[in-house]
Parts: sequence; structure tokens; C-alpha cells
Amino acid sequence: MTIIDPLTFPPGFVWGAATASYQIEGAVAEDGRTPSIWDTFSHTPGKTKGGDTGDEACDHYHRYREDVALMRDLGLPAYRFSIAWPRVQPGGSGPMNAKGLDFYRRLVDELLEHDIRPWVTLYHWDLPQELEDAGGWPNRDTAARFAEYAALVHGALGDRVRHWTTFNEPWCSSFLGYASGVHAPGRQHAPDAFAAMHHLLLGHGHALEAIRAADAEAELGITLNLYAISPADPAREGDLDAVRRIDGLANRIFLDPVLRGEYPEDVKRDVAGVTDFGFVHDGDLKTISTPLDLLGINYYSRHVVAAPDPDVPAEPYWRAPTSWPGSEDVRFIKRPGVPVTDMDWEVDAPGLTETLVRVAQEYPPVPLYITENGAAYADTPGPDGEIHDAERVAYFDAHFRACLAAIEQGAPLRGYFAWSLLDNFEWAWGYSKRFGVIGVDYATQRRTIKASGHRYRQVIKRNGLAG
Ligand code: IFM
Repeated sequence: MTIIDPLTFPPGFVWGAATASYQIEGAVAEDGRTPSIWDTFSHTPGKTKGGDTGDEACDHYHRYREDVALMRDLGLPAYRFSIAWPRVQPGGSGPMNAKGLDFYRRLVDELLEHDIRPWVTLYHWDLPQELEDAGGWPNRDTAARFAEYAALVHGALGDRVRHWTTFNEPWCSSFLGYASGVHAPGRQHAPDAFAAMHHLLLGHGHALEAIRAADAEAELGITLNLYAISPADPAREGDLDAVRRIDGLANRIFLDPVLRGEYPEDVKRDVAGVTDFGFVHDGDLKTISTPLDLLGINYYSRHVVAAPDPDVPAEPYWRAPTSWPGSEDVRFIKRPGVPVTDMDWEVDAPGLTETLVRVAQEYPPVPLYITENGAAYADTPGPDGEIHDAERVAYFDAHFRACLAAIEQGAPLRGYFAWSLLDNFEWAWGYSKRFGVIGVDYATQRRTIKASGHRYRQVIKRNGLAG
């Protein structure tokens, strides 16, 4: 009989930390890189807090060796990062840019030399501006451009990179980018958001087919941002329907096509006034549901929702009503007394267990990885120069326990990546939100491992929480 230690993860569990190109690299005009939609958006007055841009960010483009040394110091066995499309294929079509690719070659080599496995995300939101000018993700051709780009990047790095995900959080790219417009490219046209969603998924399917044809051994997947969702009042039918609607738009509208090859009928009915899904062509859903080797899940919080109430004002940012086309009137509730992070997101670790178990129980089996989980807190160095981020330590601890609980309940969870390795450019929030287990002083680019980073090192070493 195997005795399972409740504080220890299964052997071979993958530990890592994650970042994204525009959030950390800087060097936006170097070595042939051309602008992405995030360069344009962040340079447009009023779009990001304080007018912050990713022009310099963490200067990782020049400091990647120092950053890999820090990863080594933390004992990270894996590192998830994204490729900036306009760095390696300026303009989004045509030949590759050797200098841009060389940066990622050097980074991958540096990682491998330090025994850190590279996990590549092909798209973490930096669409080449030229492709947006040609219609962006609502334009079907962008899916074809993405598949071509994905195959080229795999051709260049596939001999050394085994783990690939196509997209990070297509919900954000489509609904924040094209419906509420709080993310680049900042458009506000709900029908386009659905077309964008479909073409992102189509690009995912075509990219998977192309990479798999070239490399049967590669481990391929996609990362979705999933939420636990619950009713403000479980006894109110209207609140339960709000759960169904928001679960449909946040979770099922991505999980169902990717894992089952269909869009949820109830969501199609909910949004019938916005789109007729006419962008779906014969064969698309078969492509989109190309089998995965892994599903990446980014989990941060829970949505607690209630039936419409015309007297309650809209909430800001990603809860903006326009991010939820067809369900703009659903209310997002903040529960009194539930702690929130600096993003104002409720801390809800049981929601992580719920999400993992739900995917495992309701969908065909696929190995799961938490590709992001973490918390922003307004931490600054203490008088001793150290960063004592006790809240983040507690956040991670609770979520590690939530992972263990999910594994115990049968979820095939195989790994966990903390968001984020470094404090970085938090999109519309600029540098005002700090998610790193390593602090960054943006004036000097000095890095400081936070208490959460030191704690993470222990967890990785022990493969769990014991001791
Ligand atoms: O910083 C982001 C990341 O780019 C995508 N997932 C959520 C993180 C925190 O908002």
C-alpha cells in the first residue's frame, strides 16, 4: 500500500516560474524588433496607469544571464517565458529575424546550461502591429499567420525546447482586447471579440498540427485563464443563472471547443444578439480540438456573481461589464471580509482545487499544469533591504495546499509555475502592481529575492510543504 504524504507532491512534479516577453524584456527597438499592439497601446495617452510602457521593463533582454542565475539560485527546474512575435518575425509575416531569434537561442542555451527546462509560450499578447492594421485577431488570416510563425519558431528552437504552449489566456486577448478595450489593441466591438476568440483558437489548432507534423515528441498545449465561479446567493435562481452565463463566457467557451470540439449551445444562445458564430467554418472545430499533451491553467481568483440589478454600478478593469458581451448586466460581487490582493482580487485558494477537479471531472483526460498563479502586493524593501512579503508567502502556501487537495481528488496536476519570476509591467496597471517572487527596483534594475522566493526555493527542494 502506498502511503501518500499529504504535504508532498508526486515524484516528477514540475516546479517553475513564469514571465512574458513584453512584461520583462524591454529593448523594444533593438536588433530589428518592430512594434506590437502593446507598444502602440501603451504609448497611447490614457491607456496605462501613469503612461507606463514596456520600453525598458526589467531590461531582461540585456540582463537575462543575471536572471537565469537567480532562477538557479531559487532552484527552479523549469522556466516559462514567451517569445515576442515582432522580435523574431518583424511585421508578423515573411522571413525570420536572425538577431531576434538569437536572443531566444542564447536564453534557451543559458537555461539548459543551468539545468532549467524552457517552457515556451508562443503568444503572450504582443501581436505585430502590422497584423492588427490588417484586421487583427478578428481577421481569419491572422490565425494562418500565427501558425506559420509558430512553425518557424519551433524550427529554430525545437531541438532544445520540449514544452510549447500556443496562447496565453485567449480570453484576455479577445474580450479585453476587442470588447472592453482595456487591453491592446483597445477596440470596443463585441462581435469582433468573438471572432477574435475563434481565430485565436483556430491559430492554436493549426499551430499544433504544424508543430506536431514536424516533431512528434514535442509536448504541446494551450494556457487558459480559468475561474472558480459561484453565486452570491445559492438559493436565488437568478444568481445561479449568472453563474452559468459567466462560467460560459469565462471558462466553457474555451474549454469546450479545445477539449470537446464544440462551442457551448447555451452560450451561443446567450450571445445570439451579439454574434451568430458565422466565423466558424467547416472543419474549424476539428482543428481547434486537435489533441493536447497538456493544458495550462492560470488561476488567480473566483468570480462571485449575482443576477442583474440596475442600481449597482459597473465595476472597473477586467470586470468591466463590456468584457462580458451579452451578459453585461451580471453583477460581480465582492464578499465582505474576504481578503483581496493589490489587484483587488479575492484570495480564494479552494477555488483552485475546485477548478482543477472540475476540469478533470467534466472534460476528457489531459495532463494539467498550473502555468500561472500568484498575487500582487505593494511590497517594498524593509530597512534591512529585504522584502518581507508575508502576504504573498501565505497566498502561495494556501494555493500549494489547494493543488495537493486537487491531486488527492484525482486531478492529473503535473506541475506549477509561479507568477511571476520578477516584478514586471502589469499591462494597463503599468509598474504599479508587483507580482514577483523577485523584486525589481526599476530605477536601478536591482533584483532582490523576496521572502516568497526564499520560501519557494524550500518548497521546490522538498517537493512539498513538509518541514
Ligand atoms: O500579468 C498577468 C499575465 O500577463 C497574464 N496572467 C495574469 C497576470 C496577472 O494579471
